[in-house]
Amino acid sequence: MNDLVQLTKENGIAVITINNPPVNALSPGVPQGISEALDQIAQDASSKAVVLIGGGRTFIAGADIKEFGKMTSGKPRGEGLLPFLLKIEDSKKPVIVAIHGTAFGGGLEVAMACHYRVAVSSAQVGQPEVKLGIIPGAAGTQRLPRLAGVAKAVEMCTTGNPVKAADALQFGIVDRIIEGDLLPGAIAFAREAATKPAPKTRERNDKLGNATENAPIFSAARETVAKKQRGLLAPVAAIKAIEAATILPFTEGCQVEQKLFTECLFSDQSKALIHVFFSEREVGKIPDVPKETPLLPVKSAAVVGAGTMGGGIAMVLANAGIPVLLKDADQLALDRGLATIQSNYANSAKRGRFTPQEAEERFKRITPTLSYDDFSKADLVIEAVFEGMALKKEVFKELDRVCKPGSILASNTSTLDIDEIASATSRPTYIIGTHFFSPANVMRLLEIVRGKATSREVIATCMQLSKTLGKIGVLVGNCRGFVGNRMFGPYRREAQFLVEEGASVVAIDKALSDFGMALGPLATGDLAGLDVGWRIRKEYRHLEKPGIRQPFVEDNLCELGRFGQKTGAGWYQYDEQRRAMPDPVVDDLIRKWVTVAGIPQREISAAEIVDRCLYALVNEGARILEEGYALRASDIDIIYLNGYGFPAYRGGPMWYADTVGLKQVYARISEFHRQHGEIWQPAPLLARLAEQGKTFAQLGKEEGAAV
Ligand code: 3H9
Repeated sequence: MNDLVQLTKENGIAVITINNPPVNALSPGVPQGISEALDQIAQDASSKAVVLIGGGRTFIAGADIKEFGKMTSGKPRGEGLLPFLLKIEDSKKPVIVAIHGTAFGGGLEVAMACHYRVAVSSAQVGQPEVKLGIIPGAAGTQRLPRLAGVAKAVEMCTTGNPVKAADALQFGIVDRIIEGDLLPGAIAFAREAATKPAPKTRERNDKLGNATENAPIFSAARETVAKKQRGLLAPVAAIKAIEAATILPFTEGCQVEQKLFTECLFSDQSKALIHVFFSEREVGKIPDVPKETPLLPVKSAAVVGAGTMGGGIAMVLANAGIPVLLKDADQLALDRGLATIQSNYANSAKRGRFTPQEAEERFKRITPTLSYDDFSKADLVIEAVFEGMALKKEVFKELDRVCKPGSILASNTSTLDIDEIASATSRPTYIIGTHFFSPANVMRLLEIVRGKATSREVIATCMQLSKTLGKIGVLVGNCRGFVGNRMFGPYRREAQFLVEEGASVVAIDKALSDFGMALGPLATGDLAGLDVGWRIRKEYRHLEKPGIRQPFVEDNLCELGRFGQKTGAGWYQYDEQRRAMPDPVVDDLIRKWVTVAGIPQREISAAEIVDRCLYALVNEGARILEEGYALRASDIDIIYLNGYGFPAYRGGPMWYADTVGLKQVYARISEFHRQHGEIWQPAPLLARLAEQGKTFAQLGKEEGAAV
C-alpha cells in the first residue's frame, strides 16, 4: 500500500482510509492503494467486512481534475477506473462506504460500486461532471439509475447539482444516515452487513423501468437541456448514456458511457470548463496579499443610495446576515427603494428560495435612514449614488467625516477613478472599489478595485467579504471602466458600428446569442439602461480623441427618451412583461441617421458580427493585461463569465482567443485595423504572443502581473 491509503482493523472489520488532501481526489495511487488493501483483506480470515472512509474533511470529491489535462495532451489513459470498481463490487466481503463531506463524481461512482453506503446527515453526493463538460466516466450513468431510478439519475447527471444525505437516503443512493460519529456508526453497520449476502448494484434492474415509462423522462430532459443548458454537449451525452443503461446490459452500457465520456473529455467545451474550475480557485490568489493578511471585522454595514444598485447591495449584505443602514437623501427615493426590496424578498419567498419568515428577517436587517447619524457604527460603507465624480467626492468627504477610523469606505462606481474619489478623504488606504453587477442580489461577480493607496488588509477583507456574500471577487486595477466595463465599451461599440454599417439590431443580437452569450449586446444595453452609458459618455466626452469614429445611434435613442426596458423602449420595444419585440421605428430611424452620416450600407455575415464584437473584447483584454490592470488572463475570463453572460463552455474571452489561436485572432484584428483604422490597433501583447506562438494562459504562468 502507499501513503495515500491506510488499512487498519477494528473488531473484525477492516477499515480502509483514504488520505489524499485536500479533497481525497482519486489521484494516481489512490485506486491502487484501495485495491491492494482489498487484496490484503481478502487474505485475512478475521476481517468480516470492510469500511471505506475518507480522512480529513471529505470522502472522495471525484477524479483528480488535474489528470484530465494530462490525458488530453497525450498521457495514456490506462485501463481507467472500471476494473477497479468491478473488483470492489466483486469483493467476497461486503464493502461499506462511510460518507462525510462530498462524494462527488468518481467518489460517488466508487461508493455505488460498494455494497452499502452510509453517510452523516451533512454529507452530499453528486455527479457534477457536466459542470466540467464531461459525463461520469466510471459507470456512474449505469449504476446511478439502478440505485436512484432513471428520473433522479437523469436529473443528477444533467444538472450536476448535489443531493443532500436525506434525499440520497430517500432515493436509495444511501442506505442509512449515521447520527453521531461516522466511523463507529459505519463499523456497526458493517457488522450487521457481514452476516448477509452483499448486493451488487450492477446486478440490480428493479429501478430501470421500461421503455414506456422512460421515454417521457428522456424527452422532457432533452427539452430542459435544450432550454437551460443551450449549446452544452455533456448534458445531452449524459442522457444518452443513461438511456443506454435502460436498454443494454451493464457491460455494454459502460462501453457506451466510455465512448461518450472520451468524446466529451476531448471537446473544447470540457477544456474550457476545466479552465473555469481552476480559474475560479486561482482568482483569490493575490501575489502581494498573502493568505495570512489580517482581516478587518465587517459586522455592520451601510449603503448610500437606495436606487437599484444600492437596494440590491443592501439585500446582498442582509442576506449574509450583516445588518445594514440604507441611506438616501430623498424620502421618496428611500421609500421606493425599500418597497422594491420588500417586493424582491416577497417574490423570492413566493418562488421558494427561502421561507416568508426568512425573507422577513432579511428585510428587517435593512434600516432605512435619511441621515448619516448612525454611520459611525458601520465597519463598511458602500456608496452607490449616481455615476458622477463631483457627487461621489461630496459623499466620500462626508463619509470621511462621520465614519469611525478603520471603517472601509467603498464605492460601487462602475467606471470612475478610485484614487480621485479617495482624494476627497483623509484615509485613502481605506478606500476601495466594490463594483457589483446588476441585479446585485443575483449576479455573482464583484470587481474589487484597488486604488494606489488601498491597504492589503482592506483588499484581503473585501476578497473575503465577497465569499461571505456568495460572490466571486476579482481584484482589478484602477483604470477607466476597470476590467469588465473597459472591455465592454469596445464590444458594444462594435455592435453599434455594425448597426450603422447595415446589420439589423436583431441580426447582431442573434449572432452573439448563437455564439452562446446569455443576451446580445444591444438587448443587454436595454436591460442595463442605455442612459447609464450615455451619462458616462457625456462626462468623458472631453477625453475622446478628435477624429476617432464614435457610435451615435444609442445616444440618439437616449435623446428620444428610449432608455431601454425601464422606459418600455430602447433598441427594442417592450411589452408589460418586458418581452422584447423588434421595433420598425428604430430601424427607420437608424437608416435615416446613417444616410445623413453618409455611412455606406452592406450585407454583414453572422461570422463578422461575432469576430468584430469578440475580438474587440479580446484586444482590449490584452491591453488590460499588459498594463497590469488584471492579474491574469483567467481573471478576465472569470469576470466575463460571471458578470457579462459569456458562455462558460467557451472559457471566457481570453481562453476563447487561445482556443481560436492567437495568430489567427491577431491576423483578423490586423485586417479590421486596415479596414476601420486606429481603434483596431492590435494590442502589442497580442502581437507578441501571436508571433511567439503562445497563449494568454501561458502568459499568466510565466510572467505574473501586478494589479
Ligand atoms: C470525475 O470525478 C470524473 C469521474 O466520472 C471519473 C472519470 C474516470 N481534483 O473548491 P475548493 C482542489 S470529475 C483536483 O477551494 P471547497 C481545488 O482545486 C470530478 N483538485 O474547496 C482546490 O485547490 P487549491 C468530479 C481538486 O471546500 C482545493 O482542492 N468532482 C478537486 O470550497 C480545495 O477546493 C468534482 O467536480 C478535484 N476533483 O469545495 C468536484 N476538487 O487549494 C470538484 C477540488 O490549490 N470539487 N480540488 O486552489 C468541488 O466541487 C469542490 O472543490 C469541493 C470542495 C466541494 C469538493
